[in-house]
Amino acid sequence: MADKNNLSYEAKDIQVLEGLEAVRRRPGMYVGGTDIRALHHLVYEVVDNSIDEALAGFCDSIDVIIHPDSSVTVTDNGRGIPVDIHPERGKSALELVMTVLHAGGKFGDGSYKVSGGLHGVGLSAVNALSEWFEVEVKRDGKVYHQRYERGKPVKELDVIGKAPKTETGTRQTFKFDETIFVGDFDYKYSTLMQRFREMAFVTKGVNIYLNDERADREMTFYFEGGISSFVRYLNRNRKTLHPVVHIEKEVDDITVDVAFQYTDAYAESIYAFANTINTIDGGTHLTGLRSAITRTINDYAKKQKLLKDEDPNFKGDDTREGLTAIVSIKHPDPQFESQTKVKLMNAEVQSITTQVVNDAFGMFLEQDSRAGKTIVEKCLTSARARRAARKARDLVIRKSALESLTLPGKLADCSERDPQKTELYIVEGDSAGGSAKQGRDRHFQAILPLRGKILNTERARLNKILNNNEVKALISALGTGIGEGFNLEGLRYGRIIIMTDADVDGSHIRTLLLTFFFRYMQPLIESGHLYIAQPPLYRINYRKKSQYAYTEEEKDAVLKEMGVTDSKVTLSRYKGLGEMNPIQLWDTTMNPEERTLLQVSIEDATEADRTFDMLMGAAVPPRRRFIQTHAREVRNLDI
Ligand code: 0RA
Repeated sequence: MADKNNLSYEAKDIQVLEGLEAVRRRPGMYVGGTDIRALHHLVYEVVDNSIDEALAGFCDSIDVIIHPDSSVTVTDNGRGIPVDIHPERGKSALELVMTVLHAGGKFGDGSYKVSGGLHGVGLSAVNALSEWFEVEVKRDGKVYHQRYERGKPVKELDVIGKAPKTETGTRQTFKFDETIFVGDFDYKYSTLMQRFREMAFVTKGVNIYLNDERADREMTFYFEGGISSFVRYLNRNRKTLHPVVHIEKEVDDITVDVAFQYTDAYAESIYAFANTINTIDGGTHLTGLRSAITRTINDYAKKQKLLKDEDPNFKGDDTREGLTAIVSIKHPDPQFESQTKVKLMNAEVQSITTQVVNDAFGMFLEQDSRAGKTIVEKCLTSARARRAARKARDLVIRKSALESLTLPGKLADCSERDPQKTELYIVEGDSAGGSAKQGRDRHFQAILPLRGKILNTERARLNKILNNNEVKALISALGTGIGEGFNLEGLRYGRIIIMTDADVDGSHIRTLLLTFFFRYMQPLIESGHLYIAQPPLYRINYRKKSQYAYTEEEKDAVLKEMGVTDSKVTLSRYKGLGEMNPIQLWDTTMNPEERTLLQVSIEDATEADRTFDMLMGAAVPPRRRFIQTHAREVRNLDI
C-alpha cells in the first residue's frame, strides 16, 4: 500500500477534493443528517472549536451572531487558527484545517489537552456543507482572510490589515448550503440558547454571547461558579434540601467535575457532559456517578442505623428521586459511541468518577449530618412509594388488559378495522369532542374526548394518573397495554393525534399526554405513531373571501396577500376548538388533504417529560409564564 505521506501535492489535492465531496454526498456520516438538528450541528461544530481554545486556557469570549440571511458568525479571542505554511503541503495550516478531514485541532505539539470537536473533522465538514465560508484570523499583528465556496478556497490566504500584536482571535462566518439542507427550517434561537447556556455552565469563566439579528434578541452567558451555578439554576423553582455539593478532581489527566443537590420534587434531572458536549445518552461518566451516589447513601444509611441491617438496600431509583446533578468530565481522548457524540464510552472514566464521588460525597455526609439525615429520609420515602406504586401499577396493567376487551363508552369508533388506515383523535373537552364527532370522516377517524381538568392532579406522581378514568379509557382504546406489557401489535389506530386548544390549559394537557406516552408507551412515539393536530389561530374574512392562518406570521402574510386596505376585514381569533363548527374543524384540522400534523419525536417527548415536573410543581408564577411562552411553539415537520 502506498504511504499516504509520500503522495505528490497534486494527489493530495485530489484527495482533499474527494474528501469534501464525500461529506457533501453523505452529510449523515459527518453531521448526522440534513434536517434541522444537523443544521444546528454546524453551529455547534464551529463553536466547539472556540470552546476548545477556551478549555486550553487561551480564550474567554465567544460571540455568535445569526444574521438575517441565516448566515452565522462565530468570533473568539483565542490564539487564532495558525496560518503558517505546512512544509510538505505548501498550504497554510488554516487551509488544511478548513479542507482536510481529520486535520483540526490535532496538529502542533499536543498543546490541545481536550477537544470536543468531532475528532477533528469539524471545520472542514462544516465548510463542505456551506454555500460559502469566510475566515478571518488575527495573529502576529496581522489580519488574514480567506473565503471558501462549497468547501473550496476561492483565493489564496490574504493579509487584509493590521492589528495590535496582543490582539488575536478567529472570526468565522458561514452560510449553510440550501441545496443540502433542503426544507422549510432555520436556526431556532431557543435551541442554540439552550446549548450555549450549557456550554457556559460547564466552561467556567467563558463569556458566550448570542445575538439573533433576525428578531433583534440577544443573550449573554457567563458563569463564574461553573456547574454549581448550573445546579442552582435548574433548581431555581424547586425547594432544595441542602447546599449544593460540588466535587472537582483530576485523576490521570481526566478532570471530574460533579455538582448535585436534592430537592423535594419527584423527578430526577441529571445531565452529563464530556468536554462540554451534552452527552444525552449518558455513558460511563453517568454510570459512575449513579453507582457512587447509590453506594454512598446505602453505606451511610447502614452505618448511621437509618437503614436497619434487615432492610433491603436502596435501589438506584430511590436515591435519585428529586436529585438534580451535573457530571462534567474533561478527557484528553474522549471516545463517543457515534459521530453525533451523545454517549461517552471510555471505560476508565466510570471507575474514576465512582471513586472521586464516593470519597467526596461520603465525607460530605459525615460532615453535614443534617443534610445526611434529610437525604436518607427522602430515599426512604421514595422506596416506600416505589413499592406502593409498583403494586398499584401492576393492578392497573392487569385490569387494563381485561378492560381493553371492552371499549370505553366515550369512544366514537370508526368503521374501518385496518390500523394502517385509521386515526384516533384525542380531543380536549366535551364540546370540542362533539364538534370533532360530527365533523370527522367516521369511516377511518375515531374520537376520544378527554375532560382536561380531571388530568390536572397537581403534584401527582404520574403513576396516579393511571388510575384516572380518562386515562384508562385511553389505554383501552389504543389496545397496546402499557409499560413492560406494551405491545405495538395491539395498536388499533395508525395515527394517534392529540388535539388540544391553543391556550394555556391546552398546552398543559398536551404536556401531560406527551409525558404519559413518553413514560408508558415510548415505542409508540419511536415508531412515529404519535401526532399533534394544528388548529388554526385565525379566520380572516375580507370581501367575500375567507382564509385561515395557523401562525401570527401567516396571518400577516394573508392580510397582505388579500390586499387588505380598508376596515372591512374581520379577524376572528380562535381561542378554543369549541369555537369552530364541525365543518370548520374538518376543513382546517382534520381533513388529511388540508391539515398539518406535527409528528412527535422522542426529543419533543423528552422535553415534555422534563417540563412535566415543572408544570406540576408548587411554584405557580414560573409555571404560568412557561406555558404561555411555549403554547404555540411547535415545530413544523414535513410529513
Ligand atoms: C491549533 C493550534 C492553535 C490554535 C488553534 C488550533 C485554534 C483553532 C481555532 C478554531 C476556532 N478558534 C480557534 N482558535 C485557535 C495555536 C497555535 C499556536 O499559536 O501555538
